[in-house]
Amino acid sequence: MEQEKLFRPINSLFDFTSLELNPPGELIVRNLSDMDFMYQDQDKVTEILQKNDPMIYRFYNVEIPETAGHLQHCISMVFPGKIGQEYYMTKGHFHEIEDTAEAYLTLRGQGRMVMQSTEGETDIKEMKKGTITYVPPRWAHRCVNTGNQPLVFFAVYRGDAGHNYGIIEEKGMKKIILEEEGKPVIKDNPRYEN
Ligand code: M6P
Ligand code: ZN
Repeated sequence: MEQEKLFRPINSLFDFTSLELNPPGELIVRNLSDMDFMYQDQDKVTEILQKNDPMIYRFYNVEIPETAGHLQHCISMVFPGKIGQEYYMTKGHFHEIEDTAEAYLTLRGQGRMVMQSTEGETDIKEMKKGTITYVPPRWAHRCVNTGNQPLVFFAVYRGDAGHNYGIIEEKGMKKIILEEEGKPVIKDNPRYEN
């Protein structure tokens, strides 16, 4: 069998001051308009979007072949802020290949990883500098910034895992994280339909 062309090692450097990765790889930015339907307070979304379109998060994907033997990895940051009472967060996704996991090392900031299994169970873990969060196969995952500085984390997953947003774009996740009296609280998503 013909051998795949040898892939050369890569070093990337994250700058904790500028919050940039060098080389940047593929930079993906998500503004509120990319995920407006995911927040609960649709009136608030409309009000904000009439004035501007805030950046909610961005991530730097190191460019790696999307094949099983490789490990995709990226640096992501969710900016601080809220839409009404709901904290800024990532869209969240299952993996296209459901049986693939992901590990997250938080580098900076405060947050929660909201996970939901294909069977509908929820698990929520704290994210803060130094936490290593393991997302097992068949758990959707979303990161929520509950602090007042960027939530920055490194994530690594199987090269061909892929992203499946479909179910979350249609239904959202069962649990949402809101701010009440200055603190994050877990609530049932009123818009989630079984
Ligand atoms: C993490 C990883 C990426 C993911 C990114 C943004 O860095 O899990 O694979 O793309 O967060 O999250 P989402 O794709 O849900 O918008
Ligand atoms: Zn993932």
